[in-house]
Amino acid sequence: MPQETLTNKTIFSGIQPSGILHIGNYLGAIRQWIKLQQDNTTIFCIVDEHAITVPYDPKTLPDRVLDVAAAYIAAGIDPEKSIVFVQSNVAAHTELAWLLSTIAPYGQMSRMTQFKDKSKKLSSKDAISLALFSYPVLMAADILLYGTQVVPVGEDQKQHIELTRDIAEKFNSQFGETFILPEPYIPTDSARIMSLTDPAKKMSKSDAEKSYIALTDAPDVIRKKIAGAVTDTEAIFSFKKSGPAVKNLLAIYKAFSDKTEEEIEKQFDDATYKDFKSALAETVITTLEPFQKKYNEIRSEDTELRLILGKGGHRAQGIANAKLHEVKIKMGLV
Ligand code: ATP
Ligand code: LTN
Repeated sequence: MPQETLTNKTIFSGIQPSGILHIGNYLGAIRQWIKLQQDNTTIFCIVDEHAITVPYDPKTLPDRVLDVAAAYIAAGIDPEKSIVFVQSNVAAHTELAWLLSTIAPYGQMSRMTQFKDKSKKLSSKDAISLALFSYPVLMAADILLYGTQVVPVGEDQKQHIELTRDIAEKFNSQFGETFILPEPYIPTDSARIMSLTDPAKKMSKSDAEKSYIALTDAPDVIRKKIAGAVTDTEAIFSFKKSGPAVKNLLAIYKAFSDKTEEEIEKQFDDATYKDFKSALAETVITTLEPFQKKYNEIRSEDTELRLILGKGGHRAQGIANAKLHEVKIKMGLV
């Protein structure tokens, strides 16, 4: 779906509390959510049950969940307008995932690229959990429980949304019309911000720290990470002709500066990598400053955050349980 203005749609998206959110999560997903929240019904989830499909630390997970919740709100998600909640607080997600797994096509599931990428990082076949394999079915359940029409995500999630549509279509034809088929909503720019240390890989919060810029990184850390970002052999600043590393840095500069490509190319016509990188670092630092201030305020109010998530969970349960009941009747389970 192109970047058109949407109104009166039901919108659902989620992020895993698997680490500190980075600028890729912001530019690829959260920035769109904030715009969409004005004229649509919006539901934003913290998908903790997805985060436990790979090795994780149960002691720090509760804090990571609150970090993501604070980041949503600091970035501009208004919990009065949008439902903000934690996936594991609504049991219907895992129950529907099981029911949908009975019709999920094994062949198509085996072709999921995120599963292949994440499995490669694990030490052996037995370190790969069954849950990592069935992860996309839980994501389908997240989306389908709420009558979602549009799912704003980064490019990497497109394949999972196609699978969700296929599962919904199969369910509807086998058991009768039940689910709406969701559409992905992917930004035209910055749908895939690449790693600072390897421009062939997407920026990811579960990779090494120097490969991503966290939304909470201090100014000096941002300067250091950008100064250390890999570049290409020739210092050309062109959205078409630069190599992949510089194209990625230019895309980040464009997204944060709101300048046009022509303006940026002109600005850095004769620049060195050092000039460009320091301008990029200062732009990122200035843009993140108000977010960081708000984030620190909200994150220190643990009680208030928990209250927001409790209310959101309650609202989500109402919608999700009704849909689950309908599904169980159609499947002959009640
Ligand atoms: P992990 O490394 O744990 O897989 P992640 O950094 O890939 O995490 P997710 O929680 O999987 O982040 O993704 C949250 C949202 O951010 C999704 O909509 C995803 O498409 C988007 N996203 C993630 N990485 C990028 C990126 N590099 N560029 C643009 N969007 C991204
Ligand atoms: N799989 C997604 C996170 C996710 C999600 C969702 C996104 C889980 N459930 C529902 C949109 C809608 C990811 O890895 N980024």
